Amino acid sequence: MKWKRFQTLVLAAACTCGAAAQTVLIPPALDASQPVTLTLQAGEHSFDGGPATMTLGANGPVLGPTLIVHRGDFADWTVVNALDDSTTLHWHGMHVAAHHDGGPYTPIAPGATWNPEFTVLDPAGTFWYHPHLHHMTEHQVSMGVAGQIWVRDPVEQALPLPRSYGVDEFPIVLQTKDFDAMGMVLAGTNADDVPMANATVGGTLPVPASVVRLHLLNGASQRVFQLGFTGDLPFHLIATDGGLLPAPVERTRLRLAPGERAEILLDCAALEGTTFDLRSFASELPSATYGAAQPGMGPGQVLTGYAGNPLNGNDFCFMTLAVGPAAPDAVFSLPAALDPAHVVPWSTGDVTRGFTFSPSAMGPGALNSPFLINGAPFDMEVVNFEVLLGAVEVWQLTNNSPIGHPFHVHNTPFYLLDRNGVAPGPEEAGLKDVVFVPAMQSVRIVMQFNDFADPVMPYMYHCHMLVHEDGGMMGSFVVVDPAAGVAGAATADERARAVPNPATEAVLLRGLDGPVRVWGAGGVLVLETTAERGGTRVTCAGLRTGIYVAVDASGRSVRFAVE
Ligand SMILES: [Cu+2]
Repeated sequence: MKWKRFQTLVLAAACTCGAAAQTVLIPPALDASQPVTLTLQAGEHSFDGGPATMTLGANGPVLGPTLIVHRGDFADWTVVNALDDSTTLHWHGMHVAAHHDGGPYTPIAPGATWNPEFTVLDPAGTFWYHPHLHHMTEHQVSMGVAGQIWVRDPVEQALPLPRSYGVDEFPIVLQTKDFDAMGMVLAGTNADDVPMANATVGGTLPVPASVVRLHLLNGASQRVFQLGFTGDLPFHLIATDGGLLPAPVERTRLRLAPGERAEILLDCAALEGTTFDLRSFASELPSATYGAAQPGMGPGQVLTGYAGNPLNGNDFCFMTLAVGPAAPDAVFSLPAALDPAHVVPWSTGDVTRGFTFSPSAMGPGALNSPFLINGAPFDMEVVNFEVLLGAVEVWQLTNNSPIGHPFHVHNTPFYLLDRNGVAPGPEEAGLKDVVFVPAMQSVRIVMQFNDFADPVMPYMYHCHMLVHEDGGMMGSFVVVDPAAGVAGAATADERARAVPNPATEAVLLRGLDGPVRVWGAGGVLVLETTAERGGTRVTCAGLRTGIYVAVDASGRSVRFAVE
């Protein structure tokens, strides 16, 4: 049995929001141009105004502050892990070096502090932070750790856009969660039947009778949202994951898959005194989408716990907007153009890679089985491929599975080239870092890897349905610098060499002295030995395919590949 209190609210939410007197929680904003400390901590939070339940958050019991930063700022952000478990914190969508990216290879032990440092290179946009520890991501996000990052830049600042935090510009984290009979958040289930905005169930958001700017994030573990407003109120999409669109796109619906963001403008100037709801029109979602009546291609494909969840295939409400008076200095007009630079600059790439999604089991259990990318589950000890620094790459994403997957790439945003060979609509023509690939369809994306060559520390690509990601629908890649020699043909010190390179059975490391340590993907120490005159022989038996770096006591290094 579900917790009765939540069940009542869900039923209320299915028809109208705002019955409860709760105001939608607005996380505090932090000026992240200054040093910022994010302390990940346990706490208690009431999602629906009733008794509190155990949660996790950053600098508070749930969610985390909105970090506001400018392009070109140095991000001096410190993460303190005050949780009982290890964690990581990933700057989702931001273009940072792999060591500072917060992926699964940079865990933060309980009680430890992590000091990423990077310059903000991204254009104005809505990014977010969330844990990314392998097998624990879904649990820690569901328990509440998530926050938005807003990047500002001169292009954005020259536009007449609302930017009064919590007054006419709002972070909106949309999630659905599952609660047990005691009101505890349950992770990893398919019974997420409580919708919420900013960890508030059935809340009201006071907005002014002027132009209102919402930074929408789908922070749900699995569910795809078909967003819209009561009465099909039109809105203007101005930015997607990686930044501003070339021009506003007027819509009454917006599909937002897990991990995706959208900035929208709502013209509320003539709506003073009215209320309307932000809803997911889930009845419009096609089958084979998590959130539709059928999660698979047909009624024979079932997902444990999914049937009976009232949100599936039914329209529901996240929050009610209540329009009050406008401030005198409010924004009353919509911009005609945004950032003309954000159009796809490439029609082809130097390299094309294929990524095929498939279930690990066929038949009626397919949807419950782990999903694979190119036939393999994620392996922490394998780097799946290398990208050459500077390369423009086309990634062909082919979904041969009976459910749609939102595919996310770390390191750099991408553009969509096409969906099933057809150019994307204007709402997907800008910079993205998550793309929804419907069942049995294909998408091509294109991007350039311009910075941050590092043969050891990988970047991730994965499904952003967190249950799929934790289940192994993920892979990793490293960016290597051709000028430094592909896969270690040259080294930082010309006296050091690896022969043969790449190696299959054994490799001879020349030019190293004294104790030698060999590091694998993610900075994992794989062996220690002592250099010998004439070369140090390392057998490849027991070494996975991938890139390794051997470093001697004086810091001289040699890079080699094992095939
Ligand atoms: Cu998936």
